[in-house]
Amino acid sequence: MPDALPSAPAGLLAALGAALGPRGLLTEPADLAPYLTDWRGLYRGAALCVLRPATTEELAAAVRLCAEAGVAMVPQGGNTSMVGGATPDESGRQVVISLARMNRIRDLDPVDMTMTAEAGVVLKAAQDAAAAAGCLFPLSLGAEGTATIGGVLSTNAGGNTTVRYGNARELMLGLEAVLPDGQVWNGLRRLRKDNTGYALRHLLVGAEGTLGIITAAVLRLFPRPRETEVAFCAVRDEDAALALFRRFRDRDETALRAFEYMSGTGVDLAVRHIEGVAHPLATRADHYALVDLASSRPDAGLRRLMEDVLEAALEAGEVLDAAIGGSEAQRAALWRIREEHPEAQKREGASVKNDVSVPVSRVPELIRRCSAALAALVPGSRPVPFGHLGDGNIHMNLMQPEGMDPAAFLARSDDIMDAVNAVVRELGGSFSAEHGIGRLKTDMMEAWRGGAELDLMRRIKAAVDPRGLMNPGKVLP
Ligand code: FAD
Ligand code: 2HG
Ligand code: ZN
Repeated sequence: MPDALPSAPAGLLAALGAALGPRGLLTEPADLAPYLTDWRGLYRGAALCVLRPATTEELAAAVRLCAEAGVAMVPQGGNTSMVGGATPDESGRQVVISLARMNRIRDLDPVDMTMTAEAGVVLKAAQDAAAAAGCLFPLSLGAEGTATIGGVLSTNAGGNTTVRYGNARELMLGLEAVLPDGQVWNGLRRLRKDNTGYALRHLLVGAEGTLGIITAAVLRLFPRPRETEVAFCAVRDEDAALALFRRFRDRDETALRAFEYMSGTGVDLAVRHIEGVAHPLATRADHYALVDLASSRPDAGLRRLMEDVLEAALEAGEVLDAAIGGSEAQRAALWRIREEHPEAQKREGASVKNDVSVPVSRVPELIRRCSAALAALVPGSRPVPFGHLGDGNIHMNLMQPEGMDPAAFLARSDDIMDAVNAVVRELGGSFSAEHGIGRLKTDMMEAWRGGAELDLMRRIKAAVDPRGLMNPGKVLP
């Protein structure tokens, strides 16, 4: 943080304090600190203050005051962004707006199968509220104990269940938001069909806080699963992982809730670094798949389905060994091996993350080609590909060589990301699958989305936020 922060425009802090009350305005450096760094530790910003409104009206008043003073605003939910999206810049002239206190579930309707949740509701709390009403809110990701509804919508988060339920966008029917000038837009409709002009709600989803601040959303609920099965499988290679996915999809697409890929290196790191994570198979392998089946039918016969498909894959030599969770606790333990991948890699040292997607059919080639290119680029480095094979999104991460200075390794980040992106481009993929652009990937936008696409994005930004006060420096180069 700079030693001397610029002072706030005259009267702004007093006006914000009057609008939000003492719990809604933080100005002490120690109180600000947690809001100024990101989960990965890539960025360290500064801020005039942190605002913590409790209601949409309070937030709208605060945004109006900031807009009048020409002060830029950085919306923040759970601050789990992987791309520095929620971190203010180093100028000390921006204001962080945390949605954490706007955490009420306003409504849950088991007939309409909808939940209206405020932006600061933690994803896990939304899942729990749905479950308490006998329903399912299916979005699921490793950060679900911290990430918020506003955050997952603003990044259009994917996670583990995209293969079955889609991304956050597909789970949202309506939105309420505060626009950059402080106007409140109430679009909290709970309709499956609503063709009334431009779909403004979809403009805000995935905008990463650059077009306004989401304050609440109508979310779709689903019938709760009555049967679930989870298997952790050692597979022969990347092709075998894809073949196994196809076997399950072909047998009963409606039963497949998640299909995840892990490398031997990734599983080794989870077992080494995370207390309570144990390898469930007798021997180590270089490639693994995690299969999750779920059905709301009480008599779905998922165990039989799981065993039949695994048996056929074992006979074909695709699966080498498998463990099926026999209880809720065992299923959770198998999932934990996968969910702890980000934390385990963080504990191992520096890693460069590549959140990329390709058509599902190209996943084996993506993993093979990128792993070879990265190992050659940084001798001794360790490729750790893992992720959501079922939807084509692989986290093509690279761990630093053991014993190397982390800073020296991170200095190679651009080369590493370029090497992965070159393969991704050839395979018809995307350089940003589910984490978004944030601050990390803005300089890739020109090369990937330049021309008419980026031009249109800039015109939309200029129309909605003409003074560029909403999360500047994020998404658009
Ligand atoms: P933040 O990090 O606070 O913000 C993210 C972005 O949204 C920022 O640009 C911010 O300005 C903006 N924003 C936040 N709230 C609002 C709002 N109310 N209105 C407007 N803009 C807002 N992501 C996945 O997609 N899939 C995964 O599987 C996944 N797993 C993860 C596992 C771990 C361990 C971690 C640390 C992260 C993971 N992520 C994953 C990334 C991250 O959790 C998601 O991007 C998540 O959606 C961010 O939610 P958040 O509330 O923490 O948002
Ligand atoms: C996951 O799928 C997250 O676990 C994080 O998207 C990925 O750590 C990563 O690279
Ligand atoms: Zn992921």
